[in-house]
Amino acid sequence: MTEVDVAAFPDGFLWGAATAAYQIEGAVTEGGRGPSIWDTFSHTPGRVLAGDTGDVADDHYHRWPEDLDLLQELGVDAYRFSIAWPRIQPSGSGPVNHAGLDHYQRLVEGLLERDITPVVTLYHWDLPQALEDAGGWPHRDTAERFAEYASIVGEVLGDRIGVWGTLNEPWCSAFLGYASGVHAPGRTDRAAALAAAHHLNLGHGLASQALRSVLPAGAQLTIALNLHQIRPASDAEEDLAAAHQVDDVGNGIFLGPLFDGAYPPTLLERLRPVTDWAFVRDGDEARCHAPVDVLGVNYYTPTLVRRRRGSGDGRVSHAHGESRATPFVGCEDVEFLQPPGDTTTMGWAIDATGLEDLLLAVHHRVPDVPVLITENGAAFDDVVEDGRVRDTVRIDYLADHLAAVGRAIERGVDVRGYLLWSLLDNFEWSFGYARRFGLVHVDYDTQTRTPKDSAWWYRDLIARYRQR
Ligand code: IFM
Repeated sequence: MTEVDVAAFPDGFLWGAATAAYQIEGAVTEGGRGPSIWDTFSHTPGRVLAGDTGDVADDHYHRWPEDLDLLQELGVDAYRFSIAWPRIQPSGSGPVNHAGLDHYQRLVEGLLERDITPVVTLYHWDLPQALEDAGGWPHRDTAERFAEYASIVGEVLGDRIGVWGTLNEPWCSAFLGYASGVHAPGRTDRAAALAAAHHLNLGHGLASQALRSVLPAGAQLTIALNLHQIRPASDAEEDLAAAHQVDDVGNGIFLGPLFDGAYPPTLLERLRPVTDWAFVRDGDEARCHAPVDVLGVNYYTPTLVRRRRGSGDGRVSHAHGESRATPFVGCEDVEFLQPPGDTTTMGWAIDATGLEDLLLAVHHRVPDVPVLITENGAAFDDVVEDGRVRDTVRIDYLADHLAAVGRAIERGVDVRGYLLWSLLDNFEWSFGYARRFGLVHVDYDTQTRTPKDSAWWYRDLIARYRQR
C-alpha cells in the first residue's frame, strides 16, 4: 500500500468527510419538508435501481447526534453536509419553515460542540418540486429563488459556518438532470440543459452576492465542481479537438463565467445549432462572475476521449442497461473510452494521477485561487464479517489519492483540505443503495453503523498528521 507522506500537508489542512441531505436524511415528510425533484424521480418506476428512494435513507434526520459522534471519533476537522432547500422553503419560495432551519441550527451547534468545522452546501440536487413544476433550472426565476433561499440560511447560520458552498456539481444538475435524464428531474432536452447550466451559474452569482451581504466580512465562499480531468486518447489533432470540445461543456461552461465572466467562445459557437443562447441576458455573465475564496473540486476518475470513428449518435449505455443520449451536449461526435486499469463498483477507473493532474490544471487556470477537495472516494462491495468491514481496496484508493494530493501540494498547488466522500454509505442517486461509498457501513434494515477498516485508517492518518 502507498504510504501517505503527511509532512506534505500544510498546517491548518482540513481533514474531513462529506455527505448530502437527500442521500442520508430520510424523514422526507417530517418537520414541514416539502417534496423535491428527487422524491418525485425516485418514486417514478424505473428511474432508480430496485425502486429505491430516499424516504428513509440513513435516517440521519433522527440519528444525527450518533453520526456526529462518529465524526468526532475519526478526529476530523470538518464536515461537509448539505441543507435541504425543501426543508427551509417547502415550495421553493415564500415563507420560511422554521422547523427546518431549527434542524440545521442543532446540527451546526452539534458540530461546533465537537470542534468540527461545518462546511455547508446549499444545493446538492434536491430542488423543491414546486420550482421544477414552474420550469426548473432551465427557467430563470429558479436562480432568483435560489439566491433568496441562500440569504435566508446565511442570515440564520451566519458566522458559525467555516465554508459556504453554493452548488454541488452543477454539471450533474444541468446535464444528467436535463440532457441524459438519468438524474432528477429526468428530462432529455439538450437546449433545456444548457439553459439550466446558465441559470445554475446565475444562481451561484446571485446567491454569492446575497450571502456576502448578510455574512460577516471574511466569510469563505465556494462552489463544488466535478471538473473533468480529460485525457485525449492520442496526440492526433482530431482527438485533441475532441478533448477541447468535452472540456468546454464539461468544465469551461462553469469555470468561464465564474472566473472570467464569460462563456468560452468556442462553446457558444459550437452549440449554436442546439440553442441561440437567448437566455444569457445582457449583464448575466458579469452576474455569474462571482469568484470564490476557495474552489471546491470533486474528483473520482479521469475522462478518456477521442474523435468518434465511424458511425454512432453519441448514445451511451446507462447502468440500468438502456442506452441514453450523452450528457455532454454537442459531443455526440466524441467517443468516451473506458480508461485502463481497475475500477470501482461504479465502473469508474481508479487513477490517482488524474487527481494530481487535475489539481495542477486548476492551479494553472486560476493560480491565485486555493482549492478544497470537496469530494473524493470510492464505492466497493463491502460486507460486514465478524463485525468488521475489511475494505483494503478502499484504503488503497484513498492512500493513492492522498499521496497524489501531497505531490500536487509539493508542486505548488494551494490545497486547503480533503473532504472524503462519504462519511456513510448512502442513497447513490439512480443506483439507489446498491453502491457503498461510506467510511461507515450502514445496514439499511437495522440502521446499524459499522465503521469500516478505512475509517480507522483515516483516523490514524489524521492523528499521524497532527503528530508530525
Ligand atoms: O454520491 C455522489 C455525490 O452526491 C456527488 N458526487 C459524486 C458522488 C458519487 O457518485
